[in-house]
Amino acid sequence: MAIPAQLTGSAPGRVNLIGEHTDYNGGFALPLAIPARTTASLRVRDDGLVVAESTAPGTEPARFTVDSSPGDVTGWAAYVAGVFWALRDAGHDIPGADVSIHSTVPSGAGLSSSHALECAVAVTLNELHGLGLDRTELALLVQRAENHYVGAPTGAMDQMASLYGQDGHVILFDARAMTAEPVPCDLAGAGLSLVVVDTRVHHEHVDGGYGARRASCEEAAALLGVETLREVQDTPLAEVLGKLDDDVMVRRVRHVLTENARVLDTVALLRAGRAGEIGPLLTASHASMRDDYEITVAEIDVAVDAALAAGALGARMTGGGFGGSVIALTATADAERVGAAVSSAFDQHGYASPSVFTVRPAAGAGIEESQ
Ligand code: GAF
Repeated sequence: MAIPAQLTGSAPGRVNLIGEHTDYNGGFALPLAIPARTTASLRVRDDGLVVAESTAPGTEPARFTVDSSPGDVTGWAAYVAGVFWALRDAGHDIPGADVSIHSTVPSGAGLSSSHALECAVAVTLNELHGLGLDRTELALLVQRAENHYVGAPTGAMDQMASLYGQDGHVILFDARAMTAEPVPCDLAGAGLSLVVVDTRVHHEHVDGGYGARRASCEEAAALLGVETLREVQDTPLAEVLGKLDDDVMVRRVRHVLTENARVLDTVALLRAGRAGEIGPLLTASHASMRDDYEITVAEIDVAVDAALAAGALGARMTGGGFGGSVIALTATADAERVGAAVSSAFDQHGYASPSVFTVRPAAGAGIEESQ
């Protein structure tokens, strides 16, 4: 079969239902792909250049050589350059391309717009050049682009969600095994809605807070004599924490280990058809992020409290933290009221109006049909 010279692919953003800052600790997370997507249209060039443009406001077109190195391209186009770099660094001698990006994933909202862009480019290059990489290989390449080209020390959860997402399912990501298992999650059928509140407090994981949390976990694992905190998941929590002296480290580790357990408890409830009962686990996850992992900010906590006060079944920050979005699980009949209550609380606090919308589990990355 002839390989086409141009192709369009797309990849979704994600919401993480539960399981935060567990991925780089070899743990569990339970994200879902959301309907908002990023589309990448690629046309092969034969002059060794990548010429990239985006319809996102404030982005300038970028032009760089296909063999650029980390640091050469910055800003939004680093996400494109990083994927070319990671593929070529892995030995795939791909040529340059014209790259056009269009996205409906809000940027800086903690919904993984950067990974949606990277996954859209990666999945399209994979198909365009017949590279034959599977989705896990693509996720790891995108993670390398993010870690080494963009400079954000993130795990692989967002890429796995974007690449393995499935309509009507959340994805149980086991970061140690690098597996992604779809778990049925028919929220609408259960009379439930998942409300997203983008607080508009923007965050970047190249900033220090994310890396500091990761470093603290890695130091704890080293002190415990294990490769990742996952290795002590089945040891009684008090025993693990008793081996650590530093109070901050104790709280960081407690978050990670209790969060892994909450993910598995959530999966058990979903599999038992009891989605309406996962709310308290979501809310407990938030308390753990706020008090033990210390990655929430005032606007995020106000959104969670207002959602719960208005009758949400559970609410938590989603994503890496220090801003971004909150999710609230509600009875469908209550979704609008909960969203309005959060907006009104923001108004009372003098915060900028949040963006409120609902999401459902949607399809993962793919090549656009009719090409
Ligand atoms: C960000 C990262 F990209 C993920 O890898 C993950 O660590 C998440 O923060 C926190 O759960 O989205």
